[in-house]
Amino acid sequence: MFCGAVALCAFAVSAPALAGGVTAGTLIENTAVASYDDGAGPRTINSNTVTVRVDELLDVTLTSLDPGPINTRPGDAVLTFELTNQGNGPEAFTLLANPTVAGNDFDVTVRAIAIDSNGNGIYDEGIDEILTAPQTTAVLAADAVLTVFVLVTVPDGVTDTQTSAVDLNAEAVTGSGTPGTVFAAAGVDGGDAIVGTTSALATARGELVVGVANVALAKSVVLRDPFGGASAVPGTIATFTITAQVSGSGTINDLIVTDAIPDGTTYAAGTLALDGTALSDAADGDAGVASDAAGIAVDLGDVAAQTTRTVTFDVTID
Ligand SMILES: [Ca+2]
Ligand SMILES: [Ca+2]
Ligand SMILES: [Ca+2]
Repeated sequence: MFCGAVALCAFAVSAPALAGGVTAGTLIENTAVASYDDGAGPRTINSNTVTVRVDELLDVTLTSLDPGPINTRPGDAVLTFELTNQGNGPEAFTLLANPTVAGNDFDVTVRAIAIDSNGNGIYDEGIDEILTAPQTTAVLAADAVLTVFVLVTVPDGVTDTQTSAVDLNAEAVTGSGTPGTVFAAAGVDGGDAIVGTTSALATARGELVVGVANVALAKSVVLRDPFGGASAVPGTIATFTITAQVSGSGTINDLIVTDAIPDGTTYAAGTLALDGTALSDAADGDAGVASDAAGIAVDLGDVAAQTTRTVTFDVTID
């Protein structure tokens, strides 16, 4: 440290650079030095040392970590947030989730607020800690970042494309208020805790959008009688067409189309087809199985919305 003639030299305790500035409780000491020559040689004198203890700033931020609205359907969903202790001292924060946001098409039920205990960014049931009321985080070091999950349930009866928002609020346990509000002796080492620019309050919004797929099943028949016409007489071949149309958004899982062979008719072996491609009658590697006794079944698996699959088969009128 360079101290020139009649220079001021500051001696500060080193402290990490924080979003909230120098760590609360840090002692900043300052001593002035004067150097001069009185004719008998150079001399140096020090002033008394002034010591200032850094008070604790209370600041917090919250952000949604979801890349966009969570695509959901009735049942459980998880919203993900990040809380940062922007203050310069250790502080805990009380969390409150509000599912009743103006403009919601529907309101979810908040089941719980959880902490990402294993730090993998994903809610793990039975591993990540569920906070009990009042839902308060552990004491977080200055600049510490915490991933928080809001566990919600989407009600039955919601329809495709409906949206809902949930606000998560965080408040410093020591207190909040207008920036500059002082909580005397409530900070580190008995120093004051002072509300920072965030008011020691934060809110972030998570959003959900309903993606519900629906299946519409339609069946039609075309007749070809033995005389080249379209009459239903013994020997007429009836071609049934079943269309499964998936609308909305999202995906339908494990979609299986089945149909019985009507009384008075016989399945025409080898006529089962999916989207115009033949399927074997046997239970084998393809999606279809058919017999006169058991009827037809076609396993379409998972089908995305805005998709139509068409199953056809023939019977002969006995
Ligand atoms: Ca504190
Ligand atoms: Ca986790
Ligand atoms: Ca087959």
